[in-house]
Amino acid sequence: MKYQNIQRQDPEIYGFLQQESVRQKDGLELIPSENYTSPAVMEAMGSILTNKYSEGYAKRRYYGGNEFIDDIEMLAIARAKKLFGVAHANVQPYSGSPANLAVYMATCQPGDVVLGLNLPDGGHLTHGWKVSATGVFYKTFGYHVKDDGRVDFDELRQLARQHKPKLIWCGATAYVYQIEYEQFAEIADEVGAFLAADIAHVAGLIVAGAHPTPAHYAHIITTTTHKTLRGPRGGMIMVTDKGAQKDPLLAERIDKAIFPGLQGGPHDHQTAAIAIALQEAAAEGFKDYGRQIVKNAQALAESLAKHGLKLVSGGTENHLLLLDLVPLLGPGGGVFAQEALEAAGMTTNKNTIPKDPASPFYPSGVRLGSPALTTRGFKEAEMRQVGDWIARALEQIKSYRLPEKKEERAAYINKFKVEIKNNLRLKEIRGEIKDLCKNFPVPGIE
Ligand code: DSN
Repeated sequence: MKYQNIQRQDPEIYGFLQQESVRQKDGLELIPSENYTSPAVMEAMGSILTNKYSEGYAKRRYYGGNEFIDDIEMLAIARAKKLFGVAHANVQPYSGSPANLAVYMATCQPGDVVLGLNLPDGGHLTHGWKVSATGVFYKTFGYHVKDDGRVDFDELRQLARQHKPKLIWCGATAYVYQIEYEQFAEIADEVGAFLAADIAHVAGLIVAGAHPTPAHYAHIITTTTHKTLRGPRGGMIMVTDKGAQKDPLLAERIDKAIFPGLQGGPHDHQTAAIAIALQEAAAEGFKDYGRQIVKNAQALAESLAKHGLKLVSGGTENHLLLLDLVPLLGPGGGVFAQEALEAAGMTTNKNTIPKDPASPFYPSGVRLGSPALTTRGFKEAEMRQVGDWIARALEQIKSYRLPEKKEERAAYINKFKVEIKNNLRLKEIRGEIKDLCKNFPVPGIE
């Protein structure tokens, strides 16, 4: 039996764990940044390695007893370097956000100019958004996407020439095209900026050969390890050969920015789990996994389009789709779609669409992705079925509209939630999904 010690010692937490297990098992995980790790990765995360302090780097620690921790960290680094074809890897970032902040520390002084994709256009908080530390401590400018959702490279070039940034970010959290690394590199090189590629969303696709690699174009690559890469929650920073040529001290600056700059002791259980995930990603079968993610996302896109639903760019080149809900629900309808899909057993997240007519808090889209369902073994046929379910669920809510008056919104949404909770059609879909899920187990859940 799983979690028996927790059950004995802390029944409250055990109860929540059980409920979350059922939620993960009986529903469809469609958030594109989520995935299911292997049992081996989970074992490492729950291992005795969590007991150790190891501030510093291998062979240069501030604490004793790190002989085996050094071996683990060096193995993780060697695997990361080989897998991504890079000169240097730091596997200590606790997650993606500290990894990205470390890149600023390593390449900029506070107040220096940095360019990143605007958050509502599909960027990330840490690419310079105003409320993030990156936007507070650095002078950041956001570039945008055009109506078709593709980065506006004319605008980026103009911003780069005008503001002479130290650092340019490429990479996104809601972008349906393959990232155009070559075009970013051309602009960064023209103005002498460091180019950092945040590959958190597509790292697994890159490894599988299902998405281009930035290794020849960027100077620095950051990633989380828990999205398409399918490892534990964690982060990595890599310096490419191009980066090492631009600045021979870059690797050292990155390491110093992580420790002692931003973090204390690394999470050694996480490092071991990252090493295991990297070994899994290097195995031949992972290539099939990565390619299937893209095929599955495209099958879902086709199914949704067949039902008359609008997608940003009409489809996807990667693992992620953006449903534009304006034709169905008007501006700001993402919240209704997310809640209705959840009631029907499908977990998604409301998201802005390019040139969103509403706001980031009440966005007009929903973000969908295929990595987790692909891990469960879904193929194109099941993804088409998921598209049918999404269309049926959205049909139930097409008369709802976000009130224009802000003060009316909370009450309207609460009433909506009660209504969809009692919606028999959504309950019916939930039951059908639960039935299908019985044939597609979630790793780590009996
Ligand atoms: N939370 C991540 C995502 O969902 O894309 C970004 O940090």
